[in-house]
Amino acid sequence: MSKEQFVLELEKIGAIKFGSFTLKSGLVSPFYFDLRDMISYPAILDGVADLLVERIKDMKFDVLTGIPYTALPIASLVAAKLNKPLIYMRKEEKAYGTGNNVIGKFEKGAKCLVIDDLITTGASKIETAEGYEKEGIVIKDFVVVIDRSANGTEELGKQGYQLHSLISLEEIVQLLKDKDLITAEKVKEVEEFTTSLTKSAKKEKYINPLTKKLLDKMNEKKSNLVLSLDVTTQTEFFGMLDRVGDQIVMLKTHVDIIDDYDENFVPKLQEYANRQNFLIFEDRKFADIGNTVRHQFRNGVYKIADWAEYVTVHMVAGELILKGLFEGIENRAGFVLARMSSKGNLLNETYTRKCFEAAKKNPQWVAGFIGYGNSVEDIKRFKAKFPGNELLMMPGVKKEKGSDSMGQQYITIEEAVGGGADCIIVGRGILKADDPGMEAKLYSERAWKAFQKRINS
Ligand code: 5BU
Repeated sequence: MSKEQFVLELEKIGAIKFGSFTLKSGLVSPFYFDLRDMISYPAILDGVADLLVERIKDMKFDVLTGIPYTALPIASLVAAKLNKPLIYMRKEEKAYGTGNNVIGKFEKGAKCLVIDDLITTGASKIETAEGYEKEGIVIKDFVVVIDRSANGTEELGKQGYQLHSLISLEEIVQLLKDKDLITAEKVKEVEEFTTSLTKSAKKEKYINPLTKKLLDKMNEKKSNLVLSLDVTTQTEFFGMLDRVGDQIVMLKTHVDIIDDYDENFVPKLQEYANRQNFLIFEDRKFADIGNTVRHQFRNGVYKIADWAEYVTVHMVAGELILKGLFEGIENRAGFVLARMSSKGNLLNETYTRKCFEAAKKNPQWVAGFIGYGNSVEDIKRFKAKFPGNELLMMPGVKKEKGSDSMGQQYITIEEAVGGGADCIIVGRGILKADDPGMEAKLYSERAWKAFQKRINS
């Protein structure tokens, strides 16, 4: 089957449609592609498998996969025709046992070629690659049947992947126009739609005022060190600030761990913040329904909203938590917990993606994300998916890699910042040092140097 015949067959079975379709994102698209039903037409399935074989037969790979569900049967047929082993990833992560998220036989380090039916933004491809990479499989290339994206090649390219496609949207439009299967007017609509997508992909991104405030303070103080001041008395708290306050851009508190908290604590903290020139961030990790977090933030003993400009927010209750927290108050924003540093935490990739989606919809309330990665590469990939100009705040940082006995994991200052952390959040690395003042200076200088190096490269 030729490419042209294949496109005409798809049109006949309704897999390619032109009209007016509302997408998940709310956008109205003049075309709609859905290749799911193709498996019920053996001649078409066989035809596309042959076309894919032709496209990939000279590429170097050890195993082949298809992204479930649509592309998996296609990849099976291609693998059989090429006499290559097939593997695939469970759609749901296994919640127990020793992993085994990949089905099929493969060697660690095997190079895997990924087949998919369509590409729109590239986000799900990147997620797939990360899943495989975690299992020791190397991904470099993706092959899609139809490229309908505005900038998929660039998005995958940024992450070091190469996109190959059988047919582009433009080719389909051209062919159907030549065969008088769509009107010139429709062709124009498609062109306008794709141009507007490309433009919006490149549009200048909004900067949250509290993101900017932190960036300005970092540049003013030449520090991207956030101190996590996890001590339990006011004497220790302010005693430590006397020694380290000048080195930090921001202080992270857990106000509820101060045994002798009283009404003097906040005014004193504010006096230090003014004098030592740092911002205040309460790591409260709000996680309840909007109405409850609104009270937890604004009322009670601590009245956090009165003094903490930044707070941490879990997304487990849904994105309206942001409205509950920040609606109607000025100069406050959240750091959304997109990934955690503790071993065995339950924030998986889908959850992380949902955090990004929530931030994208509510940029006025999100200054950044809390995130962790176990290598420079891992952090880079994570950061590349941020929807806008949010900052990456990273806990789990020490001078040396390691862990504690209660699940905390650490990477080094240079790995964290080199990968993409904008600020490092450090507690015990400084608090437990013989000379916390000197140690804070050292962390601050190393993190700032790594930050300058990354920005300038
Ligand atoms: P440490 O002493 O540097 O391990 O302290 C790290 C701090 O960051 C501590 O206050 C934690 O509550 C906080 N933290 C974290 O370690 N990991 C996370 O994923 C998040 C917060 Br979210």
